[in-house]
Amino acid sequence: MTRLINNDICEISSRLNGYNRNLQSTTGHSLLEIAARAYCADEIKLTHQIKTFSIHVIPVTSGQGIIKNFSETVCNILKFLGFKALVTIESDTFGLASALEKKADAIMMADDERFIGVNLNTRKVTDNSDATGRIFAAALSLMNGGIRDANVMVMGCGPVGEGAAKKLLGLGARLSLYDSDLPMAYSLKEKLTNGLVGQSRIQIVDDFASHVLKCPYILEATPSEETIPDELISDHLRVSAPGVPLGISKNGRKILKNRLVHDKLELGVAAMAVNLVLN
Ligand code: 2YC
Repeated sequence: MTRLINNDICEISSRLNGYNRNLQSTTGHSLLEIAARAYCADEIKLTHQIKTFSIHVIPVTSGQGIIKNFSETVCNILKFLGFKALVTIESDTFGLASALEKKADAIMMADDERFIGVNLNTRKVTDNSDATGRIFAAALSLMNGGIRDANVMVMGCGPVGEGAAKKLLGLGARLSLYDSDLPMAYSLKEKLTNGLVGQSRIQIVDDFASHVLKCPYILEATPSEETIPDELISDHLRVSAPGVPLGISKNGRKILKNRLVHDKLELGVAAMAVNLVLN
């Protein structure tokens, strides 16, 4: 899991309106609408539930410690979506105690290993990796009005790729799983087809370059830069990239234009928050 730095997130809060407009033009839907689609939720009902749902974001000092602006940025994304959100004054245990004492509906907190949300009423836990994979898969589908029977390459078969793959299968896509560590791809296929019909809908790809030209969609969930070389970016390729850093060069982004969805925190936080509200 890539640990964000302040430079990755310091401008998010001030740019949320512009970001949302850009998302609307790329996918045809807003941040909240995409999050609702990620969890098959009714957006109108969700909007009402969100208004009275309080989420306390707790800074965590363990490990490498606080990331400047991290909790504040998470909180601002939640407020942008309409939640009652705040960052606890105290960090760690004090912060958790205050959220419980003030009867928050949910908390969000992240150490170096995991970023979770917990609904304090239902005890539901939402994990950033799974939620991020899921919502970026929903965004990829919305970019093209659905991906039933389309061939999608999932690059990176870790927790984010797994969350995306599950959602993509649920949307009817055919998956080509790729990971630079090939056993990871086989392990993910095993998980996805364990008891699930769908063996025929999932293949393993070991030669990315020769296969990408047959895939009109890529879900890029690796922590590496330039995983998709410019020369492999065709006119019809669409990419949804939860991977941090972005695996596409500056020139590659110019070629893709609005056929690319990528951010470092917004979509994942929106997915976590919507998942917490739902029963
Ligand atoms: O400021 C704080 O409370 C820090 N303990 C936060 C550490 C977050 C570490 N994780 C990341 O930087 C990201 C997550 C947002 C998702 C994957 N990596």
